[in-house]
Amino acid sequence: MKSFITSILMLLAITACNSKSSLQPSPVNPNATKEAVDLYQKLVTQINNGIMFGHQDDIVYGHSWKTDGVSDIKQTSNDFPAVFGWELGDLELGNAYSLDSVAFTEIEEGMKWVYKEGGINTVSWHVNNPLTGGNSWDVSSKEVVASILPNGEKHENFIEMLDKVSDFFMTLKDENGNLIPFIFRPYHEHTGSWFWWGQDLCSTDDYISLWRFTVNYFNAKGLNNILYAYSAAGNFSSSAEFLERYPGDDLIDIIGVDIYQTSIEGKENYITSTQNLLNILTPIAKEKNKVSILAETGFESIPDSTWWTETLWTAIKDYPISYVLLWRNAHDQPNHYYAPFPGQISADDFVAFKNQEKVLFLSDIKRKK
Ligand code: BMA
Repeated sequence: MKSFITSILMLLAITACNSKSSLQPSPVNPNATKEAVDLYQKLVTQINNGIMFGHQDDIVYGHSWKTDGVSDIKQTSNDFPAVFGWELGDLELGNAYSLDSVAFTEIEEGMKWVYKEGGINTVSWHVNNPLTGGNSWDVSSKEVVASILPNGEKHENFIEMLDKVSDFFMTLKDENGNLIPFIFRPYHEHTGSWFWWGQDLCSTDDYISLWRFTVNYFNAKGLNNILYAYSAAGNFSSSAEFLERYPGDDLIDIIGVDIYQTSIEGKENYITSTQNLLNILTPIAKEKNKVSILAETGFESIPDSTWWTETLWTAIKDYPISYVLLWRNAHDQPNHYYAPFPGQISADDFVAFKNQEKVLFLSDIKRKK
């Protein structure tokens, strides 16, 4: 009898351990909408099928073109990405066009289309500098974050910026009038010092307060359709460094990192650095019950014909990340692109990469639920 009870207790203990280590499919916001819960669940369940492929601004412009609905990825591989990145910079100024010349009405329509098609939307925000009036790369002052927090001299201006963003978020509704769920990834690459919210530009407490103020503000507006992603630049070398400015388990649903390859000779370094970073992220995600992602990556101009199968895939294939997002193909800068287009030297290899069982495009995530 005693051994029977012991066996039962051991079984219970094993079950408890297993369930603790497997991801719980729910966002941290207790008021998350059903649609947000479903999005989170999709991010979690697709990890079992492979890694979803994403591309920034995929359907609003591409290498040397700017027409709604065209896609360099679709033209090259006959499928759309599973994840679509969007950029809000300049929305907070009340402008009609983003800093990358995309009308916010196009972004609204694009995000609605993606959601209807079963894809995933993620939004970045290169927010202008509220203190100096410069852009997000204006690092001339270390007072910016402090100035926009409550009691700061620019707090009211910052509230106006947040209101413009939340007004836009409120337009993102599906055919039934429900808010479309999406991933919001503000204040990114903060472990670097090239944005006004970066490491050397504000204190740890102020960076965390900025995050907490922003999320609480949107929550109070009833924007319970948002999942929040915290993504560092790829310059950290320990979990302590990655978590130094982590805003809190009660705010963050997704953790990620941004890393780029910058030269042909940098191939091995990119592979090992990406693996080292994902080796840090993976246990954190497991312990905290979060989804992990490669939030931004790429090799500008892709001057390597086998980059997709031999570099990117080698770097990420063994990690339980939900998606990898490639940065944008600019329409007005001939060398500023990170995904192929027909005729680009890595286009065939991209198709080979796409055809792998574990690489998931839009049609794959519709098929594999
Ligand atoms: C950067 C570059 C810029 C762009 C910005 C926001 O990485 O691509 O050209 O304006 O992202 O999308």
